Amino acid sequence: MRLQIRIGILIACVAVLHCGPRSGDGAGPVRPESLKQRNERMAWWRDARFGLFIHWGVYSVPAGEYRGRPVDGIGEWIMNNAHIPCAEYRRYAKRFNPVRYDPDAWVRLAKEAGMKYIIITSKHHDGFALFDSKATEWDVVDATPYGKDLLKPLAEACGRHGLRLGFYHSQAQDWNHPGGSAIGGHWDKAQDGDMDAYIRDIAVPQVREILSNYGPVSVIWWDTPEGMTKERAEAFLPLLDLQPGIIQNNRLGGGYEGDTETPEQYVPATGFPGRDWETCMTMNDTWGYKKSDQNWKSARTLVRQLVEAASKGGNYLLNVGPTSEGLIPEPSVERLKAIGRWTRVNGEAIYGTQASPFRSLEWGRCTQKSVPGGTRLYLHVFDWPADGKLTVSGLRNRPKTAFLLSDPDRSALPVERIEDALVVTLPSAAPDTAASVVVLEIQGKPEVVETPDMASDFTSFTDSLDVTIAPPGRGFDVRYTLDGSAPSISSAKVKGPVRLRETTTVSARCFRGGRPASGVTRRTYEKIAPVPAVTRTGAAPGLAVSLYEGEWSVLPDFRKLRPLRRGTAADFDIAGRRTDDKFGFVFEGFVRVPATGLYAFFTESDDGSRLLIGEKPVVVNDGLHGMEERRGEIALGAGLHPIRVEFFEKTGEEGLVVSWLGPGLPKQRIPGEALFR
Ligand code: H79
Repeated sequence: MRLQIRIGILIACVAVLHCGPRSGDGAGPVRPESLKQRNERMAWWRDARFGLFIHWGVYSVPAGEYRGRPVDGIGEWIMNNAHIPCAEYRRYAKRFNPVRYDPDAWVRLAKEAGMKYIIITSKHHDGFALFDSKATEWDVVDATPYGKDLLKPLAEACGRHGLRLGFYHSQAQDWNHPGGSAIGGHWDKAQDGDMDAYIRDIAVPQVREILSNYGPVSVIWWDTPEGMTKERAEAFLPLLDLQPGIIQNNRLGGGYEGDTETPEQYVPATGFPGRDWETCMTMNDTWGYKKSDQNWKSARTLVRQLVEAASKGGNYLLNVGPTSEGLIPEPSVERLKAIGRWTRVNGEAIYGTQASPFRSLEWGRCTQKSVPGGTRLYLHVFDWPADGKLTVSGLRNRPKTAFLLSDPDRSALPVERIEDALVVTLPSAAPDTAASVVVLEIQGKPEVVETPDMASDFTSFTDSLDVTIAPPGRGFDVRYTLDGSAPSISSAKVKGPVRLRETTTVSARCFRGGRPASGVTRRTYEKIAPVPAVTRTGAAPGLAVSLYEGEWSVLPDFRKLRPLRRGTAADFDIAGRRTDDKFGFVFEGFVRVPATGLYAFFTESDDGSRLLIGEKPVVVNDGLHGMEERRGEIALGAGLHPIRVEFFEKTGEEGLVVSWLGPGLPKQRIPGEALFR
């Protein structure tokens, strides 16, 4: 994994810390702007909620294969992942001939799916421009048999069909122009050069072109912030004046936070409170076309991701990777059409909505909209209740009406108050297996009492466990039961941590004025038998360590490989052991557990790692990634336990930290004193 990713994470963290209205200094706006102006500028985007991402370029020719062999990783990275020399990569352009490109059909398909905007790669990290660039010959007009600008007809089609258009433009990486490989890797002399010169001579002129020659451009989607200094970023900012009202994401770098957060390939747990955000997501595992990748998400998963993003106040930018002929792969077309069947019925519950007023709902998600005198809650039911009763817990408002969005007559569904909850009676069959939307209109703004918080260090235990239960706010009593039943006014009141000694289901609920005020938080904590310690006489301090060489993207089966070297190590520290790429370590020995109880183990590694106690994998932290921590739990008896940590590094930076925590033991690196061989 590479340094730039860490820098990227750092920048992302700084960007999050900087949230709030745009300030006047370098970390904030392009131009000073009032909150009202900002809201006006962002309004269409906030309403849109759903867009199409298009990753298209010369990488669709190799389509994931180089010299007859599949290349690991995402398709648009093939040049970098396989270290294809520039001259050789450029030859793929001779076979980039999208004669079947039908931009009108693409835009109609996006519209049919319910999308409101399209973001297309004007240029990805391979530097290939999909437009007629005067700054280079490495573009569709000069380098391909097709010879025509691809963006212009798409821009026109967007105009005809009323969709907004934006450009993804890789401003900081360009593996086919000198100076563009300063941060993305470097494997060919032709890439030598100065990044500042690259930005001045290629990147800035190209951004000027795409913001000048294609009519209205609503979004500029920078990628990636790594390597971008404040000065480099500032070279682009004046160009934004070419498109008044343009929205830019947070990946320009140089300390500029941009308008939108851009979680890639996930929907963030709680959204980004106070910030606009957009999840970008692939339908399979690649952005650029890769013919071997058939790992498609179901249409139902995609619909639910759209709902999930909207329920947290964010947008969903769903990707397609067209072929070199200019076709959107059929599995993508099918899914877009299926999503369209859903949005045609349920779009009202997505567009122009606000995030859910509920922290969580057992059966699905919620979005909301203000209406005169009240609020429309859109209840997206994922798990249709078997008893036909949809319970919306902790909701204090009076109900006005309820109906199914799929019901053309909008016939009223019965709604009743049962204690803290509004309960909607539903027909027996779910109208849609992806998500069925029940509209519940209430008076006023939603007033929700959340269920109590329940916290403990572990989810299982060996002797006893303390569970802390807290109300979600002031003015509530919290009562609990330990038999799985819903707490009533006669249940025990929470006065301090609840100590468990057996496997127990803890249920807690808020009360106010002698009545239930919230739904129930319910968790089961399991008592488990600790793994007994092993006996081992004459154990020496330290660990056995083996070094392996090889290029992996996931942990190999080291037991089948021959180590290059074997030796001993005082602990799991790899600093100074190896600094190049493509290697792996296996540490083996025993860990002395000071007291019987539940232990959490952690590995933080770059790239993948795994920790086993005995034969049991406790921490699985596999795959290519930057420093990333994973946790696992196990119950252990006091004494020695076999421990094994496997680790590999493919490229760039490496790191491994192995930690634990247990009874009376705060989280810390496993010290050498606890390790034996
Ligand atoms: O355009 C898509 C990606 O190509 C781009 N962003 C989305 C929208 C992107 N550029 N950089 N990154 C994402 C982050 C870097 C990922 C990497 Fe890797 C991990 C680079 C090296 C290791 C992925 C895995 C690419 C090559 C191997």
